[in-house]
This record gives sequence, C-alpha cells and structure tokens, in this order.
Amino acid sequence: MDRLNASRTLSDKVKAPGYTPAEHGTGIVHLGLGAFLRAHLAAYTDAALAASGGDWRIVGVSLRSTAPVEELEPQDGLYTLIERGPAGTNARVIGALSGALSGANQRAEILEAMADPATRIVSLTVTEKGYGIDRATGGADPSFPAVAEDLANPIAPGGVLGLIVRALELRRAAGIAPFTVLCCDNLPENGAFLQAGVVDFAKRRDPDLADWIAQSVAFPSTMVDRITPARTDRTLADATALTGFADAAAIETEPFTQWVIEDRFPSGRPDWDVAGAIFVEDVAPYEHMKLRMLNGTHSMLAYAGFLSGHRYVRDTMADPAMRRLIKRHLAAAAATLTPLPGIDFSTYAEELCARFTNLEIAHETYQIAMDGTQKLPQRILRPALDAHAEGQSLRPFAFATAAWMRYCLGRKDDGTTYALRDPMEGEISSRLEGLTDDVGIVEALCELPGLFPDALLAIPGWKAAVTEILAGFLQNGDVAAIRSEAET
Ligand code: CS2
Repeated sequence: MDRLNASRTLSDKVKAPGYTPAEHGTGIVHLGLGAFLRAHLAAYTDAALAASGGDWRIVGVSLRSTAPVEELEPQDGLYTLIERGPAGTNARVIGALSGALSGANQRAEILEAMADPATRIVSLTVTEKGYGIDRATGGADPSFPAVAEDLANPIAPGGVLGLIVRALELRRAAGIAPFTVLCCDNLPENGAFLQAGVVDFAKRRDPDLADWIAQSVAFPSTMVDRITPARTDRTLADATALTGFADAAAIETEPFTQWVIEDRFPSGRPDWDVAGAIFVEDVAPYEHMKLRMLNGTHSMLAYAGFLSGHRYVRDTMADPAMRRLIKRHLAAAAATLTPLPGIDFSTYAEELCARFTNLEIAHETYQIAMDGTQKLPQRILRPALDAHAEGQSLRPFAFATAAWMRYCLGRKDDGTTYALRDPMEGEISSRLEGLTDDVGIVEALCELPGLFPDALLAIPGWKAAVTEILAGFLQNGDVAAIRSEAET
C-alpha cells in the first residue's frame, strides 16, 4: 500500500488541506511530537493557514524517540486527523507540519531550527513530567537527568530548558529577536511556570542572559483541551480506508476542541482565532476550570474506574456508582472556582459528562492513570485546599486521593498486577514494600517528597478521611468500596 504524501490525490472521503502546504514556510518549532500536537495545535494552525495563509507551519520535535519522525518524514508531514463523535466521523488531512526532528540523533538540527530567524514561536506539549522544573522552588531541577546533562554541556542540549536557553542565547548573540514560548501542557499558569524554570536554568549559566530572557521573552499561558486517546490499529485502518493510502501518523480525537490563550506574541502568531481559539487577558480562571473539573474528574475516574474493571472512560459513565461519583466530583471541583463571566459551571459539567460518554472514543483509564504524582497536585490537592478554605466538603478529593493510593499498590483485587507508569514509581514501590495496612500506606505516600502540600496534611480530618476510604477499598474490595462511596 502506498504511503500518504504530498503527491497523492486523496479520496473524497477526507478533507484535504485548504492550502498548498509547500507554499508556506515554517514559523513554529514544537517540542513534543505526540498525539496532542496533531489533534490540537497543528489542527488550529492548519485552519489558520487555510483561512489567512502565512509562514506558520510547524517543525515538530520528538525529544527522545525517532518513531514520530519515521512516521511523518515519508509522508511530507501529512497525516489524517479522525474526529469521532455521536454525530459521526469526520476526517481531514493536516498539512501544518513542515518537518519532524528527533533529539535522539538531530540535536544540532533542532537548535538550528529554534535559532532560525523565521521561527517566531516555540510551543510545547511534553507532558507534566517533561520539563525538569522543581514544583516546590519553581526553578530548574538539577536532579532531573536532562537538566543535569544540559547544565554540564549547555552547547548541545537535549532537554526542554537547555534547548530553549541555548536557542535564545544563539539568537541574542546573532541579534535576532527572541521567539515566544508557548507552553501547552496541563499545568496551572503554564506560561509563568515555564518562564521561571527557563530563567532559573539560564541564571545557573549566565545571569546576564537570564535577565535578558526575563525582560524580552514572552511566555503566554494557555488552556488546551481536546480528549485524544492513544492511537490503535483501528485508527490506522480507518485512515487508510478514508484517504486511500497507508498513514503511519494518523491520530483520532473527539469533535470538541478548545484553546484559550493570552495574547502576548511580540513576534506575531497565526490567526488561530479563525479556528476558534479564544484570546484573553488572563487564562488562569479557564485553566483552573479545566484542570479541576475535566482533568481532576478524569484522574478520579481513572483510578476508581481502572480498579473496578473499566477499561475505557465511557465504561465508567455506564456504571451508576461511578457516574454518581463523577458528577459529585465535578460539582465539588466547580465549587472551588471563582466565577467566570459567561460560563456556567454546571453546563460545563454536563458537557464534560457528554464528552466522557462519547461511545466512539476509546480512552483508556490506564492511560489517564499514568503519572499520578505529576497530576494530583493541580487536579486534586490544590482544589482540596481551596475547598477547605471555603468550608466545603473534602470528601470527593479525599476519595480521589484514596483511589490513587489504592492504585499505587500495583495489584487489582483479582490479583493481576500492573505497572504504575509514574516518574516516582520506584520510590512509591519501595515505600510501600511490605505495607498492607491503611494507616501505613497513607503515611508512606503522604511523605513522598514534594507531593502533598503541608497545609493539606495539617487539615484536621484530611488524613483520617483518606485512611477511612482506603480502608474500605482494602477490606471490602474495590467495586464494593466504590458502590458504598456513591451512596454516601
Ligand atoms: C487526561 C488529559 O491523560 C490525562 O491525564 O486527563 O490528557 C485530558 O484528556 C486532556 O487534558 C483533555 O483536554
């Protein structure tokens, strides 16, 4: 079967790019060449290129793996984006990617692309754990391997902070205006978060460069949203059926998409607004809404759902006990938010339930359960602190936390074992070694460095509630514990 590429005539079952990709130059280097870039930022850029043109195509960078490059290079960066929803399936071929590079063997080319005057934005989706920023101090984390390596060898960096700082240094030396840095990961105040990490990394190398970055580089915050499950064989088979060609880079997603961005792009940006992006002064309230309601509920349902045998998010919505807990969590998370003009949080919650119910999307609870230590603080623990400050019930947050702790044991009630897939996996397992009692498990996990805010641990009743719920899981089994929680 021939591969999809720029010389192919596509079948009429799929929408082709509304422009000639090769006529548009590169303006963006994106770090993190995964599914989310393809379903979100590249799709917005594709629509902006079709509507208003411009040299805004994207060079995608996979920091470690070469697989995305092998998928995309033979296809001239083209890939099929399949949207699946209750109203049917839509597919389009995206032309926004102008190239693909891998940090495994192309570090010099990556720096060259980032230092190129044509590059005006460096955007990122490297997941919460990919930055090497210490959440407690806000600075670069020298215990993170890529940070240590790049501090030792700053000329040929391979990590996020090292690459951004070196590329900015090269631009400054050559008298080229800096690029805008656009963090698109699910972290609160993600622009300020990345700025602090970058400036601190630069300070460890050259305080003067750090000052220049602090003063001249824009780091707008963004809220990104589109549920994008891992690709399956069905994705690839459907892409072939739709385009008429083999497509190793296809991706599937839901119809819903949202992007809220702070409009601080001193060197310009694509017309993402024509594709529906919303530009605002302050993204923080939107980020909190999405992180706490969508992602917080996702994490809760991932742990509880996985343990009770639900493979996909949609299955948890079909389980009456889980559905009640999902609704309870959405309401509790909403209650921690400051009002957002024009947004009704209960309508947003209903829309989220509809999205979670999407029968066409096979989003694995095990996928969402990954990297819990990186997700819990902003999704569950901070909201719990705010709920407490407002005199609201801590129970939904304690339940989510206890479900995560139960999940950390790495074994289902039926005896099957699974990998935690968390950067703190080794530390979690060694702390839990030999522990079987609820109190011991809660203590061991609460002491994980940098995870639980001291203020939360100091709240009378917090640990007791988590311990009581965990005891229910351990004594009665996961399904019974979840059912009984749904009745409280
Ligand atoms: C999910 C997110 O895997 C996860 O942790 O909660 O990837 C979620 O699907 C997206 O943020 C939706 O925009």
